[in-house]
Amino acid sequence: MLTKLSSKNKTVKIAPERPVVLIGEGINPTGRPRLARALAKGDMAYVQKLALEQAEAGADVLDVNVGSGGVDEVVALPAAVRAIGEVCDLPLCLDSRNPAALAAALAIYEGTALLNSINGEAAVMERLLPIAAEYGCVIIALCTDDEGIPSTASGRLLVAEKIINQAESAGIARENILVDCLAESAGATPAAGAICLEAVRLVRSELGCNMTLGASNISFGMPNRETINARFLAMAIAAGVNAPIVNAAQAKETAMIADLLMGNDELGIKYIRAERKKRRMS
Ligand code: THG
Repeated sequence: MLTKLSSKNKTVKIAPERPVVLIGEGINPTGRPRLARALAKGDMAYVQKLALEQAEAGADVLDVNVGSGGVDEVVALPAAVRAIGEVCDLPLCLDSRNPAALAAALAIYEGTALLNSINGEAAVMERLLPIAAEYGCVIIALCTDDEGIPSTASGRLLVAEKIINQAESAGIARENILVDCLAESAGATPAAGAICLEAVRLVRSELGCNMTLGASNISFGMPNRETINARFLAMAIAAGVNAPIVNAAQAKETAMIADLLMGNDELGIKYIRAERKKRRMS
């Protein structure tokens, strides 16, 4: 199963036998008051700075979420897409459920964008699948629907199947769907990690899909989040996640080591090169 995303000049390929693709989570005003203020003022220079920092840290794709108080997404989302494209050529993941904002952003985006996030709610699928099909997007399918997030792995598989069936009817092929089995906060939901990982293994074996995961959600509300996130990311990659949404600077080392251990970095060439570079710079 090969999923391709692109910007004007770059193609990113996602497949189980390829290195992990990191989707940088940094352009998201949740928990980032400075970004929320910049977006409210229409200050896209700060958005550009966050894009460049993540590209430098090793992100392969950038998630773009501009949803915040006092922000009109119909204006801000295309403005952010344009501003990021001026400084950085990574493919983008548009993180909004506002159809008008998505259409405005996709109309100016050059390439195949990732659309984050469609779920199994009837109204969401009805509104967003036609837009995704019209612009030839790859979509993220979140395993939640009108009944909420299923508490079992098999329940999440059923939601993934439902979204895939509807997407295929709308003209979106299975290789253009990344399933997100949903990482919830381990502090708030008992066994959030175990259920999520079981769902990932099930979706990989039953549906063969490529998979994303907002892996940092797992540590919400806990101390020492960075350490929890890195350990959970390694577990998620082992289970089958191959395009996680993460803090790229924090996740890069884990992803490179996972590639080495999973046989997706032949002879450890990438790993050794990165370690040499680190040593030269220290
Ligand atoms: N699945 C999909 N998309 C998603 C999520 C998901 N998008 C949003 C989120 N979940 C993933 N992105 C983030 C972004 C930021 C944080 C966590 C997940 C985060 N931010 C810090 C905070 O809130 O305290 C602040 C930022 C920082 O200091 O780094 O933790 O599950 N498809």
